[in-house]
Amino acid sequence: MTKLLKLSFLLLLVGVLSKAQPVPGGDENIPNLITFGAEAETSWGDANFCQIIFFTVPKSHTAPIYIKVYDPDCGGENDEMQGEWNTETSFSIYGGQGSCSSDDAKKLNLDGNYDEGTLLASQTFSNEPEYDQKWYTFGPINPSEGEFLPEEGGHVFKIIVEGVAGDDGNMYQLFMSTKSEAEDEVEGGYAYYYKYTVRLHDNPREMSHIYPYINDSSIVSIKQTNFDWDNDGWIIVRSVATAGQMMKISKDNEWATSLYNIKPEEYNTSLDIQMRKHPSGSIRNNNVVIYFENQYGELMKSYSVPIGGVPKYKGKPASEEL
Ligand SMILES: [Ca+2]
Ligand SMILES: [Ca+2]
Ligand SMILES: [Ca+2]
Ligand SMILES: [Ca+2]
Repeated sequence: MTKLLKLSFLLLLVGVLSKAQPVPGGDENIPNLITFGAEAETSWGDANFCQIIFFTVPKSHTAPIYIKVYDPDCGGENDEMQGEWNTETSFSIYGGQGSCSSDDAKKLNLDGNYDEGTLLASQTFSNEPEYDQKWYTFGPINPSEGEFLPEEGGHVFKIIVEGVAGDDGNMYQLFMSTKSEAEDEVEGGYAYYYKYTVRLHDNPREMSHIYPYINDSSIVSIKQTNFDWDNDGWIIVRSVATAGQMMKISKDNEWATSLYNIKPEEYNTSLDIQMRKHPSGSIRNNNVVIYFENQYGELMKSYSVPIGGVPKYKGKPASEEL
């Protein structure tokens, strides 16, 4: 990126002040993240039983932060039982050199040294009523323990969630907070990720979204890949320049990919990847995986809050588009 582009990107980030820290984010309208135990069938919707999320603390924020996990246990409410509850899920927080910038942390999870960096805290949960529908809090954490990345405007932490044993699905949410006992957002903080494994809504009237950011004018196309979509409705890309274009969706326990050509107007904007349920509402408990790569095969960042806001289509209605 040129200096000017970097500056405009950071200015756009400054606009991300509210609702920036819940993951999934408010604009994403995704009910929960999900990670299955390592002995699960992939046909239940998780391809590799690991999820990695990054949280950025802006340089201006120097007070301690807390990383909170909602419903970290796998049991009781909010989770997907297979047989009996027997799943263990670890939540680990990394900072320091290489934790977020190393190539392996940006690749598909569990390749190479994806856990590079300094392990700051880790906790493993099983079926624990004490944490059912409750928050678990990591911290206080000094922001300077994160990896300083100038291009992100601050210190970045890596959260690795792994299903270490069992076969149930653990659903949870993450939150970066200024307080231990409450969910109070870090002003200017935000989360991003390279791959999402999530539970979709059951209600077909609910639409979920993911917001990859087109940060570089060398990006000419993106490839989306999704897993175990169970033919549930449609994935549609919408942007400042596209009223709506369908992306291919996968069947049960299968992968699907499709390409989208980037238009010049889309540089330095977010894409709105809309996930629309099949209107019959017959597909319930649908867990899915989705990620995006540029034409060089590099994974692209999506932000829990769309950088620059939810993109609004600026062109004329086109009859061939949705
Ligand atoms: Ca089980
Ligand atoms: Ca639970
Ligand atoms: Ca849970
Ligand atoms: Ca599925």
